[in-house]
Amino acid sequence: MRRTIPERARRPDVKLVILGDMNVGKTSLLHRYMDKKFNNTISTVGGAFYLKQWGPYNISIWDTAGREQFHGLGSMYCRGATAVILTYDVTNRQSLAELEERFLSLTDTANHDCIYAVVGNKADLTDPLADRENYEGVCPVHKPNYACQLIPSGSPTLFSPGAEREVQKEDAVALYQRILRYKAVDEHLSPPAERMCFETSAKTGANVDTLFETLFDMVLPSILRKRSESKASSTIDLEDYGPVTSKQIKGGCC
Ligand SMILES: Nc1nc2c(ncn2[C@@H]2O[C@H](COP(=O)(O)OP(=O)(O)OP(=O)(O)O)[C@@H](O)[C@H]2O)c(=O)[nH]1
Ligand SMILES: [Mg+2]
Repeated sequence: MRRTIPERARRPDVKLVILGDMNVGKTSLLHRYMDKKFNNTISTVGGAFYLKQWGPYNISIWDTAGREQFHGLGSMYCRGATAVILTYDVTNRQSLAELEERFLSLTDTANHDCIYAVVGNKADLTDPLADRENYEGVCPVHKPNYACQLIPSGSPTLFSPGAEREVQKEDAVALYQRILRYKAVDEHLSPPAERMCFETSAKTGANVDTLFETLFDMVLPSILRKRSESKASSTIDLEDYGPVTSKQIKGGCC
């Protein structure tokens, strides 16, 4: 006799977690991806959960709070995670350091084959061509209303970024390589650092879809493996087990 336990509708197949210091833009990245908007945010309390349908699969995405007072919850959110996005702010060097000092150990509860992405957000602040919304004039070196921030100094061909970049892409790549060492993962068997380090802007949307969708594609093998394992384990052959004895019900050591 075979009994198959029915699957619950919209049950997440895998879990993706976004970690990083407060104010780096974790919630904004998720809003940008899920709602295609850059909304005003308030600092996250605890965590928040989103469900994304990706083809026939359901991916749960957990937004976490970067504030120190919620730090203890981080490893709980990471439990069983298939992908973790470690987020920093490209204009804040300390936010990159915090990933290693404070957040990396929280991922000890993630799956052993968890995928890691290192994401530098707020790239628009360092890119003079990115801040389209804030520029209201006409740039003499570009088309009207092109995204430029001119220095109002009588030098009309100069334009400047909104903030100074404090983290270079190579710093993120170096962190990714240290993460692989911390996880004792063979670098040659892992996705290359160049593929797993992103710079994004939740404000303009730059690279945001690419980030999430690259990860979704990368977790597909885990989903397929998990589905086939759960199919095998949800099919119980009662005849294989025979009648249940009182000893089996009670368990115990003697
Ligand atoms: N310029 C710019 N500002 C951003 C970007 N992403 C987020 N912000 C701003 O940064 C601030 C913090 O954004 P949140 O998304 O709330 O940051 P968080 O990482 O979720 O912060 P916690 O929930 O406290 O951990 C807000 O004022 C956002 O508007 C971005 O890509 N560019
Ligand atoms: Mg938040």
